[in-house]
Amino acid sequence: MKNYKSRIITPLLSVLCIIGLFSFSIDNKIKNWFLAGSSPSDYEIGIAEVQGRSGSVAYLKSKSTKISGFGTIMQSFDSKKFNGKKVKLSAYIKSSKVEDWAGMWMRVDTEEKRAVSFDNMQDRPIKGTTAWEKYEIILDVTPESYLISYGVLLSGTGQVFLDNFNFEVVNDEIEKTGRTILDAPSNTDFEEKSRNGK
Ligand SMILES: [Ca+2]
Repeated sequence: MKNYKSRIITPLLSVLCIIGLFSFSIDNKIKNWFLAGSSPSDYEIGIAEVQGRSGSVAYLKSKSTKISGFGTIMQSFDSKKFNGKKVKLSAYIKSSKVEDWAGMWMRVDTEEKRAVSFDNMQDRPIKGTTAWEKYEIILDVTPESYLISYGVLLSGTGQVFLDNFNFEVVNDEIEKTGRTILDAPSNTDFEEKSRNGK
């Protein structure tokens, strides 16, 4: 158990540092989940029962009236089971008065703390007040992956509710979401076409 924990916690701390300006606070409010971000002290996480979902859901909520950073509810786990596969993460999210933007995110790192895949829905943000909706992220978990981190982030004030995260392996033909983190310079002469022809 001790080894398993140190295998997860040590790289996790490094991952958070790499994300940049990323501090975190571990509390016991939600089993195996914690609050992180650029200004976690401006946010709180908790469990609620709300209309539209049965049972418990989690929330991430601003507790300051003016926030210049973001908070996230997150979790990390050993990627082994998914290494070498394309993975779809889905979850149900509902938002309330999100001033700036919110998004589900997923990040895959190697043991050397190099990010190989990342998407935070910045290109399709959740804003304002929205009903429960299922959101998806599709990323490659490369064979050398070590840790998968994921959660929901909230930039600025507001509240997001989240429930039923699910990971599933999908067909390799399905297009990825988010941006690809290159391991070398690529298409430097602009002669390669992107997959959608643009
Ligand atoms: Ca639930």
